[in-house]
Amino acid sequence: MSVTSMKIDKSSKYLMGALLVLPMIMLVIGVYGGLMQTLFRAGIVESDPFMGPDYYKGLTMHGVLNAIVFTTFFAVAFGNAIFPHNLQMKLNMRWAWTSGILMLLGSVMAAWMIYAGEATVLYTFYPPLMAHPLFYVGLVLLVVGSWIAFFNWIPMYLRWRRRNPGKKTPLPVVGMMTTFIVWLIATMAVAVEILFMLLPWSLGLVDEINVMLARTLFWFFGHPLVYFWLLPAYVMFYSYMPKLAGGKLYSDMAGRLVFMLFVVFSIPVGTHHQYMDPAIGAQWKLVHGFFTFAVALPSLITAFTLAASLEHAGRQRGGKGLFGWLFKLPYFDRERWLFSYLIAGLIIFLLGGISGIINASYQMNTAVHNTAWVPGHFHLTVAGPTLLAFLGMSLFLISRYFNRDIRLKGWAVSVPWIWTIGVFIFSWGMMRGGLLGMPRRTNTGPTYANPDSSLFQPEWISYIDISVVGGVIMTLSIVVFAVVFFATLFAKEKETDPVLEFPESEAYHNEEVSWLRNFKPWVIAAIIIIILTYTPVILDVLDGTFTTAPPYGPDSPMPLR
Ligand code: HAS
Repeated sequence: MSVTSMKIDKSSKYLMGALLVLPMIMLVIGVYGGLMQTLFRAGIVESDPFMGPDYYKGLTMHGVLNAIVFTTFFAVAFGNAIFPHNLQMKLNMRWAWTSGILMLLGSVMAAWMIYAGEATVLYTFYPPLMAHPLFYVGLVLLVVGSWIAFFNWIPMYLRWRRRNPGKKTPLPVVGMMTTFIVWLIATMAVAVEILFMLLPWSLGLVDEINVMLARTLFWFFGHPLVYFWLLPAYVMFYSYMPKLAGGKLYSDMAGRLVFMLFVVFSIPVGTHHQYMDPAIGAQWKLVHGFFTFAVALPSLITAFTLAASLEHAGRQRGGKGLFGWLFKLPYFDRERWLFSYLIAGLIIFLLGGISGIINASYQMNTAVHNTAWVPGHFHLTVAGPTLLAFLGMSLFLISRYFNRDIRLKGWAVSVPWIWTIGVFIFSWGMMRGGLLGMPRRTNTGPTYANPDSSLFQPEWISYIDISVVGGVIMTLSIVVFAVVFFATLFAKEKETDPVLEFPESEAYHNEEVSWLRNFKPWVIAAIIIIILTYTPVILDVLDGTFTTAPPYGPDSPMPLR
């Protein structure tokens, strides 16, 4: 891998500012919403000073802003940095701005509808809960904006390959191409769901909706969505972490193989979210279960490759013996502050990944599905490696594009560790409670956590309280991060010209593998497997004998019309 640097012009600087700063503000609002969820569930508050007493309104805001808006903006911003930097080509700024503006417009529309109480449908927007049409239009604009960003990078990638025959595509570019290939295929299903089902229904053009079909299309999108969140973090783990640790990437081939495996296996797994749903045959659920274990494979390869890379780095730094290298890594080094975000995320992911394997196992899923275990799992994944890598890289990019030194480096290093403590405590409370049957997406405050209620469940109380403690610590971490981020953004500009240079790792084993050079066979394999695994599922759903549903709101058991 070659180390390159890129001069930053004014238009790219302001685009990066828009793509990183506004979503950062939305993230902070979303995190506040998350804190409120824990307080609601414990019965500590009965109303949110900003969002009112509606628990589900706050939960929708939390999920949409943190899991959908922040992540999509970050992935586009990161791609807008990686492609011109690694390919040494200019980004078409007209299209880049068009994409950013559409995403912004869409996010504001969706957030506004949630705030107005017109879209209390949670981040999965399952019918028969119905939102205002502008919420769905907002989501469409966000997705179309991200597609435009990707379509802006594809010609750069193709041109680079034509000009550099026989050369390996830089690994970060392979990673970001993978991220957006998965995203493009996945979002097609949700586009069908929104454009042909939810929007006409919400506009009143049709009266009823096929709930099972909508859920199935959603989960066609919903599981690859989690890899859309994870893969930019994998780009950082493979491309930057070994160098930050003081070593090399153990195997370049492993990185490339992992990305290609994600292209093939990210999508044909969606019904593992629907194991408990009717209408889909158990045999197809089994097939999707099988592919779910297949998609864990690239993460297992990642675990071993990164562990080997870290061991190499630790030994370079003087680590001796079987485990001595572990203690030589720069966990708290202010000058390598980005390392702390990446390693803390990986440590969290050890437990997040294992809990995913538990979810994927059909029998165990019957015990954990729809319990608080599931948010426990996903805070160890999307709010673990993904969030920490995205926060660290947002700070890195803002300092480079705005030509500032990182301020409060000691505080910056503390953020991922405070978060790690908080998220472990939070997820422990949620998962243990979940194993005792504590439900997810339920305001336990007035009911199960209330000694005066006939529904009171005393055995859940300590776990609800533990998750409050975790939630408060997580919020503290984000407050510290926000201080560092904005202190850096508003610091004095450096005298030198702004340049972008990533801490790119060299490979310890730089294998030449021709079958990992081209996406085409992997995309074709993905499409064939998708057709084979999803056709019978969709046919089952369409054959179902259950009736379609009218729209409902969150406040009444009566249909809206
Ligand atoms: Fe998941 C539900 C299965 C990964 C996110 N998942 C969710 C939901 C979310 C989510 C948001 O099968 C809830 C959706 C909803 O609202 O209903 N998940 C899996 C499996 C994996 C997995 C098998 N999930 C993720 C990732 C996410 C994410 C990644 C976000 C980024 N998940 C499920 C299932 C459900 C589910 C069911 C449905 C549950 C239900 O019933 O509702 C796998 O991809 C995980 C593989 C990962 C590993 C870990 C590898 C470890 C690594 C770390 C190495 C560490 C090192 C550091 C080297 C096998 C790479 C060493 C340390 C030193 C100090 C040196």
